[in-house]
Amino acid sequence: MATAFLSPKDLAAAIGVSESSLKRWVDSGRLAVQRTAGGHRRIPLQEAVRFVRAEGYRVQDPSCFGVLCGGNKDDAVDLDQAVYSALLAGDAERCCALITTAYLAGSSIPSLCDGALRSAMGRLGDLWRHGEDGIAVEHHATSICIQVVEQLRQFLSDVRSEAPVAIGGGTSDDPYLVPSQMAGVVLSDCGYRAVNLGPHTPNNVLLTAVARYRPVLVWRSLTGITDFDEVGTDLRALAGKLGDIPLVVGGRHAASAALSAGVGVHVVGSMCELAAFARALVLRRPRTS
Ligand code: B12
Repeated sequence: MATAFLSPKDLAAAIGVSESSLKRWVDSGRLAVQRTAGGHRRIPLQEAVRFVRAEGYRVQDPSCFGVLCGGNKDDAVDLDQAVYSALLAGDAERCCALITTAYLAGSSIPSLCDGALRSAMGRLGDLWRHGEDGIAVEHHATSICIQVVEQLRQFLSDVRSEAPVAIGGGTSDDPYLVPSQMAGVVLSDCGYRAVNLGPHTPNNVLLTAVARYRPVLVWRSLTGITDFDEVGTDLRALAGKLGDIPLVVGGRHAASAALSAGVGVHVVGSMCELAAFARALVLRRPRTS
């Protein structure tokens, strides 16, 4: 697990600069710190991550960010291939290290979801045809993917108490865990308080949560559906109940289901598109204070 704070010495070692340079940057305000009771500088993890990404430092040793070594130390590593191999081998630590190192080097959360993680899961998907071994690998890869995406979440700044809320999940017959979880973390990265209800969430349950949390955006994840007309009817009913709250749908079968639903649904094809939609929505909202 990552620590909540880094010492200047650890961060300096991680990015290959001297401790005295790092302390100078702290004192000039380039890097925000908290002080211990004894007056020592302590850098909050999220601030260290912000600094490294904003200033483009190459992380030589990601271990102080809570990531075990074995990550993307070699600039030439093919991230998609490396993540695929790590998932196939069931190597959660390496997968976390690869993705976290890419994030620290400046890749965005939506692009990592749409890129290396989606590509690796897609390639693994062909294995289900190969019998029970393939299915076991898919289940394990799913659980690793969830760990990786959760690891990214801890680098995000704390959500403001007045942050807009977004709620979502999969439809009743959708068992897929990763897409909805990714949507939640991507929306957190966009400054939302995201509530992921997960797979198998029927409309009535979702609407109960809507009444409770008053979201400004609702998402539906549509991967494992078979009856497009039924899901389309459900989506239309949901959009009707949501009124002005936008209903965003994504996933393998989103476009077909939305077509069947008719009006009132925003189809997005990727996590990058979701982030763009969510950011634009916040900008359009009137300020409440
Ligand atoms: C893991 C997996 C499983 C696991 C699921 C475990 C779990 N609890 O999550 C298990 C083993 C249960 C499973 C079962 C089955 N699976 Co399966 N599975 C997969 C696999 C390998 C990965 C799915 C995944 O998590 N992908 C990661 C996500 C992030 O990627 P993505 O879905 O492409 O999503 C991206 C975009 O579409 C978008 N997006 C997706 N959802 C959303 C939602 C929102 C709101 C937004 C904004 C964006 C968005 O952003 C994502 C990132 O870019 C896929 C392969 C694949 N290509 O995805 C097959 C796959 C989906 N499965 C498939 C099949 C056939 C099945 C089974 C029918 C197998 C069987 N014979 O039983 C069953 C059906 C289960 C059901 N009830 O629907 C096929 C579907 C083919 C089709 N025509 O639809 C696939 C494509 C494999 C293949 N190549 O054939 N599966």
